[in-house]
Amino acid sequence: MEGDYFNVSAGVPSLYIAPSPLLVGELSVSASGHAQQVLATHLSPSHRTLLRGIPHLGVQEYVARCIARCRPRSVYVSDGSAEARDYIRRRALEAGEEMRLAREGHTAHFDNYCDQARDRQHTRILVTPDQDLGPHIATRDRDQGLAEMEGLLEGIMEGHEMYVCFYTLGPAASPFTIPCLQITDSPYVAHSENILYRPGYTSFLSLEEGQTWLRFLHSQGELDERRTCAHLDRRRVYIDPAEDTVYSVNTQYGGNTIGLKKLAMRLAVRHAVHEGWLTEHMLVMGVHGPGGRVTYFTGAFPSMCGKTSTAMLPGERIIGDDIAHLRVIHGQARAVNVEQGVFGILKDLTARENPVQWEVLHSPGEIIFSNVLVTPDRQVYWLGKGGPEPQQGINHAGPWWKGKRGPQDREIPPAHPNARFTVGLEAFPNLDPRLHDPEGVPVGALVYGGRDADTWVPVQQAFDWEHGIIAKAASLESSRTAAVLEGGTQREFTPMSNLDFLSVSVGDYIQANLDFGRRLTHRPAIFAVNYFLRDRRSGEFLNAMEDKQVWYKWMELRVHGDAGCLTTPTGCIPRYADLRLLFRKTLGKRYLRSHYRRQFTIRVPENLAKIQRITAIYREQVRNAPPQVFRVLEEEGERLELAQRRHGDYIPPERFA
Ligand code: SPV
Ligand code: MN
Repeated sequence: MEGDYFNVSAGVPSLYIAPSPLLVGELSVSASGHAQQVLATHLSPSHRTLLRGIPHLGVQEYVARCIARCRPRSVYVSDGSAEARDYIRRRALEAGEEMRLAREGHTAHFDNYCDQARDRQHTRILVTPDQDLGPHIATRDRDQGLAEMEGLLEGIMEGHEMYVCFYTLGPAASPFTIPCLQITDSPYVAHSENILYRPGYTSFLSLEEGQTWLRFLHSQGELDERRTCAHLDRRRVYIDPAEDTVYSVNTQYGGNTIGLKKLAMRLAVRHAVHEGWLTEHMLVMGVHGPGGRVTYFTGAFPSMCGKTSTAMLPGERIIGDDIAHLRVIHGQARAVNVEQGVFGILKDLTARENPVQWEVLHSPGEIIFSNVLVTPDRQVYWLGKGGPEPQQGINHAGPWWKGKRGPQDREIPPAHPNARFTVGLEAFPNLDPRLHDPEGVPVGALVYGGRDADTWVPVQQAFDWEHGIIAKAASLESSRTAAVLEGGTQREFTPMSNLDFLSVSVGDYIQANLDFGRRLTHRPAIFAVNYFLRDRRSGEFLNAMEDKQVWYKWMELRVHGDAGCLTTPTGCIPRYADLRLLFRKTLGKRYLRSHYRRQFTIRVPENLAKIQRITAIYREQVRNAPPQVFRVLEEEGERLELAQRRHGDYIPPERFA
């Protein structure tokens, strides 16, 4: 056997110790004799030393309980060293969970054909009978959920190796640091987390009793001959805020399994709301302004709506593309990326439109491609990559050839639309040097955007914090994408692009956002953007992909009071002359007044209909909506109606000059 781990399958009966009655529950005084016995039997001496070095006894206790319940064949404790990382990378290949590709360091992984996205249906927040999170949040009774989970976990790792890994959310030794323990039997999941998260063993060495730490227990369960999950009917993701624990079983797709990603987010949202900070589905990036200044933006977008491509705008600086924590430090909003890598979407990623990502994905280095097509020469292909479409290869459906048909006799495309790449941020030449700044970066502005064909203009600034949080962030809607399993493209209510990841009621979450602004001595600006606006008649998109950079350049100027605006009923929009100049300077493009007019015409009926939809949701479905929600939306409606009486339904921007 390779590596420093202790194979317990030889000689030691794996069920020599009865599992503790409940998996949950932490011993705060001393790790029990039971726990010590489990660890002594299942861990190599060096791994036991690693665990014993952690003074917080709950950690040892928890690992022991997981071992006793899941009964792995062997246990590997990773301290995040280069040797441990190598070992896990190698195990992913040996176990057949990844395959080597032609380029050095590149591998491919496949999830089950029916396990290609986040599973909303089976992802549940565990609640006690007195907790009502409202109809937008999927919950399950905690006692019942834990009982079901205990049954599912019983012996689930038999024949598998268990990986015990330590990470942090946010930079180490900072006000943002949250230590996290990931236990998984998937070397692919552990490998992904080694790329995506900061190593955390050292943070655990100074973890004190009473300090927050999050834990994730994942098992892919039994695997089929392709090394994908055999029991998707038993796929469950249960979030237990009471114990800061998430259980994820019988699934492999990263969004369901990579603990520090969307699973941690659901635990962190609750901490944030109770402790006065924010956990957001947001990119963090620096935008260059005049005189060499860099202004930092956070941006919330639903999955597959341009978040990564925004964070990667050529010439600007990326800090993160998915999850940000924001805290008030010295009266200022500061943000960190909780990750240090990207789990990015490949569909439609092209050399022309995404030159930075394209270059990284075509260079040697540690990258995992998931659910792409691997061609016979071990290259990867994704939907919308451009170039000739391959005729055969291996994909999420197994061996694939052009014309292959799948369930319901539908033709199987070469790759899945939610195919992804996993890579560390240090591979990117546009990485901002402040990624690991322990105090985060100062936030100049927050941006909110969804997939909206017919309502919002491409960019507008909210009048103030309250207007921004309510009329933009809390009113966000977006068409559904392939990032979730349900399918379809209907318009969904998605406040702050964060609805899928909430573990508190929508009302409490909106209130926490309003309160956050109140504690700031200098409030960031709030903007709404819409990259997906279509022409009312022809249905064509009104923006080219690259145009969004101009919106960021304009927002950067606005943050510093260096550009004027036109005040419309829904917010402040750019003046034509400013955009014409920015289009020329940024993209070398001519920007016609007729184009400006089509993009920035205020569509009164659509905006009024939206306000009605959102007001109805807050009135009928959100039990504890802050009262300001109704006032701010009503005022916006009144402004729109007034403008409608004066100028009609579709009001060209010049009318507001
Ligand atoms: C998203 O869907 O928003 C992602 C990928 O960032 S997942 O991990 O599935 O959430
Ligand atoms: Mn995301």
